[in-house]
Amino acid sequence: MESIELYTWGTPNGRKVSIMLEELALPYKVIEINIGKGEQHQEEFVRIAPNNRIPAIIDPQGPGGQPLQLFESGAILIYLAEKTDSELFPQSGRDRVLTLQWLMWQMGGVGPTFGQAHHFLFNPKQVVPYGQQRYHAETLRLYAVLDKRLEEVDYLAGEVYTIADIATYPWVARFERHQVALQEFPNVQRWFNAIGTREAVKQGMAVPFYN
Ligand SMILES: N[C@@H](CCC(=O)N[C@@H](CS)C(=O)NCC(=O)O)C(=O)O
Repeated sequence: MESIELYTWGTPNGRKVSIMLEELALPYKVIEINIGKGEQHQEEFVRIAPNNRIPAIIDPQGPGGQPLQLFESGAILIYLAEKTDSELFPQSGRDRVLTLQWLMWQMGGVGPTFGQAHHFLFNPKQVVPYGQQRYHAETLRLYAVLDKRLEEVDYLAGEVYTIADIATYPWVARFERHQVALQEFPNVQRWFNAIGTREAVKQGMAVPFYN
């Protein structure tokens, strides 16, 4: 099987995809896009990812055997699961719908909010108290939602580990940057520790380097 090209950097959205590729044991080649140096705006990358953001993939053996370029981490997770018939995106029933629900929650809530919390709280270029308070409060609200869900079930979709967990884990791994004390959310902490023991997660979190 030809390797999938993964365009990525050492950030939560990039790591969702490297964890997924590791979980599926698919061969892949990493192409680093240094977003600190603005490489996401280079013409060659924008032809692959017109939204100027990592991650993106090129699958030489996409649908119909034709190459496929894909951006948006949630879409990439769904695509890779369906390509391989993986139960990481359950194929029917309640687990499938709940996986989608929590994946959308991550994509629409956790990612954008934690990202803004990092912007305002972690080595900010300018201290903006209103922005700090707004995004920190919203981050804490999302942690409370996550903690309540994980009080009821082992994983976001229920009893099975899915792409919803894969999408959320690398963001929670940045808990220090968004100034959250993980011990205040014991169910999140238990889930976080359990997922962190998976070999694929350890490997995926170190792509393209560990930070
Ligand atoms: N919704 C997009 C968000 C991607 C995103 O924001 N990626 C960040 C890194 S985590 C990025 O490329 N940032 C570059 C920039 O802000 O210019 C996805 O999930 O793929």
